Amino acid sequence: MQKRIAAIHDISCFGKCSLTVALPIISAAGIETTVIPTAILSTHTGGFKGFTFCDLTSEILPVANHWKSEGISVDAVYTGYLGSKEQIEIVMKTVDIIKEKDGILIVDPAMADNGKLYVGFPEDFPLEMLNLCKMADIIVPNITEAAMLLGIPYKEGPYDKAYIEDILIKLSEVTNSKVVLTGVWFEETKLGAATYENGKIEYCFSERINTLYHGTGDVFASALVSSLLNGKGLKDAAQIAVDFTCGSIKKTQLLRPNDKYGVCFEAEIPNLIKELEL
Ligand code: PXL
Repeated sequence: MQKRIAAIHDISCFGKCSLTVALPIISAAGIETTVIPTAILSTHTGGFKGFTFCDLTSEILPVANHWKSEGISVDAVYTGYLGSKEQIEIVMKTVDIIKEKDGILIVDPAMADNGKLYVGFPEDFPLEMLNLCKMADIIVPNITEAAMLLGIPYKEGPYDKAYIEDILIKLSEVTNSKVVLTGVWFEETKLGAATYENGKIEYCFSERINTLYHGTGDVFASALVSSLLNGKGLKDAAQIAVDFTCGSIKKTQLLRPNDKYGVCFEAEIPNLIKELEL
């Protein structure tokens, strides 16, 4: 049976991230990808001025309830950028309506990066996001988001193992979920993710490219979800996602030095398919 997922994110019409990244990547990995758009923006909020924002909060539960009335349910739910605290609460209800009993919830608490909340979020936004993380089977924060969820100071890399491992253990205790922490690096040349499940910490690295590209968190989480739903274990899925993200950044570097336009993940999709043995 083909697996079916619901991706619940915004549509940023320009600047590859959220649904314009999740939909192509997860579909290419052979998973039926249904969507619940949470908002439509002209661009993402990271560096563009004057973007439009059409809130779709009032559509979310009606979509879920219609699916229910049609007997439609999903094997997994993958949430990302959510536009308001109210929307998080509604998404929690939505998960209960559409997800199969033994389905999984993967939450990317997409709300912050480089020590700062994204434009427009109130300071207490992480507290509400923590409630959604508590429902999740797997959470996929970057280090800024992890620090905010825990209410501990954000540090810049290179990191020491004690800081990373403390975050993993505390987050898993607080949320009772498995953790994939992104943006981990201990030395100049390597960057990747750390995973934590059943009391075990593992690391997955690739080359560290010291420039900022927007949307890499969504590219990573979408590849992770694709790998998990194709039967990979957490560590293998994280390694595949690290390699896919790094490969996408390298392809982008050939075209653009660094920017807010997102990464060229499209050209890297054949490598993802190969890794997934599809
Ligand atoms: O990539 C995360 C993201 C998703 N959606 C919107 C964003 C961002 C990050 O800034 O602004 C609208």
